[in-house]
Amino acid sequence: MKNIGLEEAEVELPAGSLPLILLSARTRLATLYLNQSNNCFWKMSMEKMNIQEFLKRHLRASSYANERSVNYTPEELIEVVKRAMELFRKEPSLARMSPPCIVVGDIHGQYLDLIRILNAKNDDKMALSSKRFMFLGDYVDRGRRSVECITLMFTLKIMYPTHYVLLRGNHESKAINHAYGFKDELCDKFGEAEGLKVWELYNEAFALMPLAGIIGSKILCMHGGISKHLTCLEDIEKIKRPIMEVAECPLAIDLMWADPIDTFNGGSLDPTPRYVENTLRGLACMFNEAAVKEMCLRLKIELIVRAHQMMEYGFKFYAERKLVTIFSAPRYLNETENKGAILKVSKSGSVSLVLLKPRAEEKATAGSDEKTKFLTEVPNGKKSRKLSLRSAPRV
Ligand SMILES: [Mn+2]
Repeated sequence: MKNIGLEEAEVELPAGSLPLILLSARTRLATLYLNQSNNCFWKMSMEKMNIQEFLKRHLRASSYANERSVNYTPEELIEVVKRAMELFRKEPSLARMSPPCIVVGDIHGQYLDLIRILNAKNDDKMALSSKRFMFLGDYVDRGRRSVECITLMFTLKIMYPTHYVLLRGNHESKAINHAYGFKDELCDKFGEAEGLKVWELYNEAFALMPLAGIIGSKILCMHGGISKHLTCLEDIEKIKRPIMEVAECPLAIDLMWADPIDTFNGGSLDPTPRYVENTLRGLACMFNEAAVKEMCLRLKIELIVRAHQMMEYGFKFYAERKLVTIFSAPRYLNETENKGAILKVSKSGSVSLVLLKPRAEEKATAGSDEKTKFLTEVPNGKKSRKLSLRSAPRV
């Protein structure tokens, strides 16, 4: 990675037709894949359910309003989760991916924004099925469609196991997602008894998800941040899963929960690497800029990419661009006008950021005032422009 260029593109959701075009490309590729390998993982699952048809249902939903959900039976969700679990078991705790690929931050149940991200099309020639994505976790909770988001991700994992790395975020824990929406969504869909059963199974899958990822040996990715328990990359590889109780693994806690110390509190002036108590979260650590720089040198990496904190512009650099936070849920909670951001890593390892504006067609679910506000926003269509680092928004 020579230098970190900053490219900003604002991607709008195409009006309904694109997901179907992508679907036909994907179907063709999937057929090819099936012919090439008799042991293709999802062929086995096809015997029980039609995974392609299942995926198609998810993409059709993108032409509806955000309120529209995908209809599921508990049995098909159980099938999908079990298939995903078999794949997570085979993956190391430190997942590996080669560039080019796209890194995605928090989704938080914003299903149509997830569809936009999967269609992010600066590199349109590549079919969706041949792109590689590394997701940094927090698929569930907060937004209205946690079940659709995590189920679509698991489905893509099953169909294209090496092309979708799904890291674990702090919301992929029972202790959190019983209280912030995911459990309630499942109980609303299936009733209390069945809903809880499915919820338990999803959490068994979460306990198996990898905790960090490395792209081309130079970019380290995780949901939360770095840790004083991280002395070398093997420390992550050695983490045993499943981890049902995150509290039992100090390194996993920091990878899933840690935050950088706010630079405005003198963090950038302090030359000594520090890991202090995380007063924002009540668990895990906060680390300073010197800790990030020291970590990059020690692990021989050039960039740390993490998520976990909402950013007004979708991203924020830290420690002289040795760390970047990306947050991929625009208009988070329908409360703020934040942009979303995803990070593209080119084949040569250079990185660029793609920003997502809040969707204009978003329907407010509360109060008519909010509704008026959203309806007055009209996007000026697709546009793409390059910015120098000097003119990047100061965040
Ligand atoms: Mn988080």
